Amino acid sequence: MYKALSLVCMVVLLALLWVLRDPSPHQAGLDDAPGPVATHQAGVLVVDFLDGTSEQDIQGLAARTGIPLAYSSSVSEDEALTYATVDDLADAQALLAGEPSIEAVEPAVTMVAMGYPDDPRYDEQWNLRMIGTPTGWRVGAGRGVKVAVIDTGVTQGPDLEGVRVREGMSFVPGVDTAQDDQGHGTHVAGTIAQATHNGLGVAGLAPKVTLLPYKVLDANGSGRSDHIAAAVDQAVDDGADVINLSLGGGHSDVLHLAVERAAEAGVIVVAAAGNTGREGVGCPAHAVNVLGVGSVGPNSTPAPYTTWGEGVDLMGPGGDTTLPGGGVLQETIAAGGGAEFKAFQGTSMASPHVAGAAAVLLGAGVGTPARVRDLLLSTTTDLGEPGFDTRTGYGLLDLGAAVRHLQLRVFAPLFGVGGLLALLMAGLAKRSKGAALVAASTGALVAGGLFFLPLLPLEPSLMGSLLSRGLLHWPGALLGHDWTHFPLWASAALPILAAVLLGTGRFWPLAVGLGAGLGVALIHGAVIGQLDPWWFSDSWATGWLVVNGVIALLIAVAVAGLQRAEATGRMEA
Ligand SMILES: [Ca+2]
Ligand SMILES: [Ca+2]
Repeated sequence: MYKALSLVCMVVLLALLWVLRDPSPHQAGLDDAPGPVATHQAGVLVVDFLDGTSEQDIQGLAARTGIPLAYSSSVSEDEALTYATVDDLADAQALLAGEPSIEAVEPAVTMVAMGYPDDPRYDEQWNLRMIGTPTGWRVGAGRGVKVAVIDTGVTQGPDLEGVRVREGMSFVPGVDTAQDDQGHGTHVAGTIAQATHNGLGVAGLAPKVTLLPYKVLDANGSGRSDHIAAAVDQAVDDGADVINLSLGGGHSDVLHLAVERAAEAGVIVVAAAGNTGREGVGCPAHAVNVLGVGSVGPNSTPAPYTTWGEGVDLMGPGGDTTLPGGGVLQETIAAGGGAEFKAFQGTSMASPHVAGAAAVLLGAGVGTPARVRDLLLSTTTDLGEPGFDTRTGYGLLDLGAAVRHLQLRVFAPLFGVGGLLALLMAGLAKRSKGAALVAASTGALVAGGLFFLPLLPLEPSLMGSLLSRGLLHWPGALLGHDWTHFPLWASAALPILAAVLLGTGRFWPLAVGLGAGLGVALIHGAVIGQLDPWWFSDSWATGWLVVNGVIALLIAVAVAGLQRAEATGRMEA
């Protein structure tokens, strides 16, 4: 019986994987904006007559012009609101022009329910759509990830309200706070975490992160290398997960050492490649363990100003203001005080896209910084010469592709293996088909979650981001990404508890599913280094995960065995 069930599960899983296979990056990345409505075409024309215009007058006009006017609805007679289906909207509109009894005439406009995000100027943010940001929002937008912005400071304008921004620190002599007095840092922070879906202004990549602002550049936008190095060290001490450095120029051993130390400490360091338009990437982007980011314009080709050469790891949308609407639009401080939305260009604008994407992936359960880095670089859209090249690195950042990879190559196989293993174990119990199916579904969901949810065009929600990942990653979704590595959660504690409470009752399939699913996820986490439990060094962490994974699996088998013994006993009795 359960051979047939296994087969059915396999077929369903394979079919799902086929349906949800990686689409080409271009399909998912660039949403073409609708063009202007051409009116020399057939369509519905809406004609609003002055209130009180009689049906006779309306039909008289219809007869004269040959436009078949009819009331828009059964209650439209009072308002004298009519419509007509015509062969040429422009011609019909011209025929009715100047008619004294008409208040308004226009082609019918198709309106849709307001989607996500509702920020009114999101339409202008080609840069976010280009890298598949909407998919990123569905996996949680970086909840609990700390992103350091080492820049001119950050001032919280209306469109950063509600975003977690720490007080930060200034390293500029004579400046006490990390407030922005230049505008650059606030714009960069906006790309990372602008308040999103708040009905105001623009959106950001990872609005659930916590921003840590460090002011190292003065009101003129320049600063000293030792101050910047000190800020990098401070960000590491403050627990930053990601550091964005939209600055550079020349070489500094002191800064080089600081960024290498940060990377070694497990922080993802991202830096702008520079805006010289020539070869020769400086510090800190040049450092080996720093992600150096070049810039593309809205046409996905390298911007004319972007610096290239060794040190460019990938490209991000930094804008090209020579093209209409080609800049990167975010909120920043206004010259006369207050805030305004400005379109900037530069590798400074490209870098925070990579920092924000890294935060989203960390928050989505990718786990360790090393894996986030690999994922970012392996899911880019290739540009220029095939493969890695020194002009564009690995190519253009594609957060959408990275999320698809995570869901389809990590969570989907876990879903399948967790489900199958639970099914096989439940089969040992020789109980009902229903019980085996419950165990299989539980195992699949515990191990991989509803992995396909972020690939569907759904509105982002906490529930969605929670359900789209395996149980091990729930604390990350709820409490912030640090909690993914809470050792008691990443252990056999829960399966043991479930076995004790449910193992002998009628909910035993849940205990089997939980043990099998969590066991698979723990061992998988150990093998690929996705989990990094607190308190343990690397090798002990692996040991902890494997031992607990094996215990969880054994518990599932034991529960099934108990059930079988009980069933056999009952039969003999
Ligand atoms: Ca907004
Ligand atoms: Ca290339």
